Amino acid sequence: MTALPETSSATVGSTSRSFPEGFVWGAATAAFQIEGATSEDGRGPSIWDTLCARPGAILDGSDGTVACDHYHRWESDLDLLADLGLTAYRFSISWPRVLPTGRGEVNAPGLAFYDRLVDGLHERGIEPFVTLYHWDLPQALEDLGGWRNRDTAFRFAEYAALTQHRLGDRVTHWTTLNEPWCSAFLGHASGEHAPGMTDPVAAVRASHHLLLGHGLAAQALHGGRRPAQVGVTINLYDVVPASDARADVDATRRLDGMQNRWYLDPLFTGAYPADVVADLAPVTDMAFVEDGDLEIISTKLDHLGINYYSSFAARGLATPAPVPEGGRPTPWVGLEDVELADRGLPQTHMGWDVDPDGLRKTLVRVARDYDVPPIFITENGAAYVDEVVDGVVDDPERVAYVDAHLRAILDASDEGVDVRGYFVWSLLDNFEWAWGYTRRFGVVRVDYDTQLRTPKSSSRAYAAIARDNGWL
Ligand code: IFM
Repeated sequence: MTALPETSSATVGSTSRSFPEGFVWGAATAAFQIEGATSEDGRGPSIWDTLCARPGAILDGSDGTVACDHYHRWESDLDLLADLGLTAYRFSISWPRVLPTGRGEVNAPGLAFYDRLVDGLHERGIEPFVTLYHWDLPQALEDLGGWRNRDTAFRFAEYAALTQHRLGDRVTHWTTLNEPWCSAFLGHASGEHAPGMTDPVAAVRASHHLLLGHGLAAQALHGGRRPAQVGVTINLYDVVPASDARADVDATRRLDGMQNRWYLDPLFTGAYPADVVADLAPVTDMAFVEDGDLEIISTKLDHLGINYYSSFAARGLATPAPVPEGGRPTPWVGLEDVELADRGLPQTHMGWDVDPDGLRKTLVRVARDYDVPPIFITENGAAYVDEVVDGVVDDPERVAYVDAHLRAILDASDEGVDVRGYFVWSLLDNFEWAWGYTRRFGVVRVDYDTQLRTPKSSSRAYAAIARDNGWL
């Protein structure tokens, strides 16, 4: 491992501020993005293995076969976390590693990997935060209709129960789904994510079954023999109108509806937002919602995970924008006449606007409009182009990004929002889905040729904030 520079060239805030005592400091990853070993020890194929094999689906033509080779390097990766002094690690379990066909016989070596991982975390004094579904549905379940099939929700709850049965003596914090919006709408409407469909009706249907799966799994986890703290992670955005024009204001309502309220309302009020259901009526009815589903979906949670990266400025168009040649349909079903306006904000390598105050606003809004449990920021971070110079990676933009978003959390706390922890995305550079390995989110750089890990200056800056529980 290479020495880090003592300082970074980043400009960050200087005011002394601290987080509440006991604030959880962590880093996050996801199975498919880092593990590799996709056909080792009995793992079954997932929908992401299938999508990666589709020509043109992944920007650099890559796949998850090796990724960060974490399946073999997990011990030294946990050492990285320990070196940073972090006290929590959010990782996901690969469903097809545990249940190669999504149900039935458990794959003992697959589950044993997570057993070792959890033990390894405790040995290092790091609390595991386990996510059960970070997008890698077993392909065998996809073959039966995937999340369009109501049955998948029940299979998910079984998988949750058996995983907790094995790990629940050492894992307290459980997250059912990561960003179900992406699974449903990027997976089935825009087709950017697995299973790569472009069918808006399927997307809405899948979104309901994902939520149903969440509710059933939450109930199963709560009903297990071990005490479980259960939550779900949703990706939220602050949505503002591009102008005061009526079309932009209505576009904002609709985009906020499909992105944020489509999840917050059923989870915390037990109903889908009526205006969004009405907006969707020309596309689909909601016949797939059965009696009692929303009661299950709104099962009381112990924490809410929020992933925040950016905000949107919505512009309403007079006529729907045609899908550009070689482009993708919009993931926001029915919003072909809404576009994201350029506000001239700085952007990350993903092309996402950097807007830390959008995080404050999101947190304040969620706490104001919904009866939510304590919140964890389960992901926040940024992709930037960084490079190794003399064995060192200085990433001042990422340092500034993380610093500003942490300050935004404190601003929200000052307004009364109960935020209990923060997980930087990500511990390692990794497989960024349809972008392959072309986007680097890690606070630790991964050289994909050698698998050498080089902590970036952002890792040190973040570790210092975590150590001091703020800024001294
Ligand atoms: O890499 C992803 C992660 O898997 C889910 N949240 C957003 C990240 C950055 O795109």
